[in-house]
Amino acid sequence: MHASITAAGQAGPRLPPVRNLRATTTQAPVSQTVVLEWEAPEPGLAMDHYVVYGAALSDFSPSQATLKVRVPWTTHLHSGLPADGRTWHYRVVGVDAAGRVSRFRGSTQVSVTTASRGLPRIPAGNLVATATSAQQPDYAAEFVLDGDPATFWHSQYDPRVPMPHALTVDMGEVRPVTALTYLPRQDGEHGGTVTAYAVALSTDGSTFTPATTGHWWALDTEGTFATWPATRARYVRLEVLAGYRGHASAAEIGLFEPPA
Ligand SMILES: [Ca+2]
Repeated sequence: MHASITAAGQAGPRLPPVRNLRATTTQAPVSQTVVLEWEAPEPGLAMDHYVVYGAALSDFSPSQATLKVRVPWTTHLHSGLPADGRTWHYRVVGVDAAGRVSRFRGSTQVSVTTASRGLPRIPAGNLVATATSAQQPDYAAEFVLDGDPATFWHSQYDPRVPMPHALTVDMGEVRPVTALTYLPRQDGEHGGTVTAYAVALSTDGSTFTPATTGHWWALDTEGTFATWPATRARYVRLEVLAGYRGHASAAEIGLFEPPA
């Protein structure tokens, strides 16, 4: 049954929306968990499972990109979210034993903002981003700092510029920096989502010292992060060693200081 239900948009009989959807967060210095709870569309109605949808954009639709999980119970812990002060939006639909799906439209949408407690965020207003390659003008580097998850930087694809690519953020002054958050593009596509990266730091913009390396998931839409021992620097360079379909992209980049 599960395989036949790919999204809540399928035709067929409809149940009323799930009831009393609510969201809370648990807080940790780097990673946070959103706790979602809800109730069946009708008291006592036997349900087969629920489908949890979530997005960084408030105006979102049920799709594979926004589908977070299918669960047979009425709670979900959405864990591993970066503690970057971002607001997440959720809806839940239910599917009963007969395959009837509860309505998405008209259902309650809850929003919850993660805290950035423990790691002070460096104000984006002080930051300037440049990239070794950008598809101008729609996907310029500056879009990683505009606070809008709907806009993003994308390496030049017309004509295509081959990997590797790098995005450098100038903080305007030498200061301690210890973490970076990365929000992938939020338009349902994954081209350029970073899968292998290195972070390098510099005080002068010419000599860079490696800080950390790692891997992220190609189909991630939730955002992730990288941390390293606190270091004084002015320039933080995200080196994209591999990206989905051989491109590089990012919707938002955040930088964080060590705790005071
Ligand atoms: Ca953006």
